Amino acid sequence: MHPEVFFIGFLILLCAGTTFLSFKYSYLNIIKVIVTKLNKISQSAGNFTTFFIKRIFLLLYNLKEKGESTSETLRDKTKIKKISIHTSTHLKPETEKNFGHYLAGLIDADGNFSKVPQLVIVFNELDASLAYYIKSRIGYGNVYKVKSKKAVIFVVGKLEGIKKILQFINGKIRTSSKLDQINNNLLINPHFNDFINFKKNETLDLENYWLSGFSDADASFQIKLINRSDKNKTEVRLNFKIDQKKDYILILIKNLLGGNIGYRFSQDIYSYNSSSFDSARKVIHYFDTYHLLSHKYVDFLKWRKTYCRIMETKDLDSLTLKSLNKIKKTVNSISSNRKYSISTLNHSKYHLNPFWVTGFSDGDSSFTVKFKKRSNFTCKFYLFLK
Ligand SMILES: [Ca+2]
Repeated sequence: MHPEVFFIGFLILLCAGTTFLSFKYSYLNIIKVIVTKLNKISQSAGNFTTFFIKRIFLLLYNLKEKGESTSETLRDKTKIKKISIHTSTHLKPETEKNFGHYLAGLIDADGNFSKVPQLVIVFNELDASLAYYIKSRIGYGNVYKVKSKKAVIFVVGKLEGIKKILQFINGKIRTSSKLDQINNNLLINPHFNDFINFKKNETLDLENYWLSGFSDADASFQIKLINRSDKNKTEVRLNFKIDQKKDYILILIKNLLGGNIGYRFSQDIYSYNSSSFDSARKVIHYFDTYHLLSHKYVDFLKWRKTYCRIMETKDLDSLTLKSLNKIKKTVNSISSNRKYSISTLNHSKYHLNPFWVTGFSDGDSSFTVKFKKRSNFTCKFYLFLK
């Protein structure tokens, strides 16, 4: 079917659904069906119309997700459950199994196996000591500085070293892309015959170091202070964030920590956000158990401290806000995500490229859908500039 025809069909379907069926069920079910169809369509076609349809789908999907999460403020203190203000001594994963899960998470996020054969893991330049730690645990490889990228890379080229890594991560990696690299670039080589049964971890169990390794590479901790002039108050939000090209890992993480998954059309990226204080508490519980090993551990401690401050503060006075603002500025100021940031899209000054408009809108605009009655709703697009 031609995408445009499908798109019109989709709108009719949506309107029909809200008119004839009970709103509660039709809305959610339609989104569910649409999101499933969307994935199939976007796999078989790749043009702009398909992307546009995908955008509409995900907008509705995100809307549903956002409806489920709540934005909390200090006045909702009953929602902020108590955690211990004390943190345990920082520990590294001792056993081979624990280290294997950590390494698998790190490789899933920022590692690459090539045909040479070679493994390269990229680190933020601030995490050179982590790169050397990985080298010492594996017993092979070298660490190099990449000046132009503010990064260091850990490179293993020796067969014995790669085999040692495969031993560590067998049954522990989770992304299909890394499994494909291992199958296509390594296991076709007779040197790796011992690993012919190499598997990825298909379980839903995240109670191990995997997410800690994955987060050291791809996650960030954010503290947001939002001034709500309409309500004359400041909201504090704690957000644990991971961006990925595919959403299946994020769904797994969401199942463990709560939160929501959004989609950034401009970059074709899925974004996990912990969003609520309840999720933040789960994030804290996870990283209290499975310690981060990169510079993000310090970010986490400040983020955690902010949670405790909010938990203990009776009212958000100017002094507390001032100090929260101070912490906020130092958290995630050196996010490793930025080392991959691509410069803004190249476009003509006078002819607006639709992709640019979408990207711009992602930053500064919002879509709203207001439901008045079961079958009556209005859609609005807002854009604010200073
Ligand atoms: Ca990555």
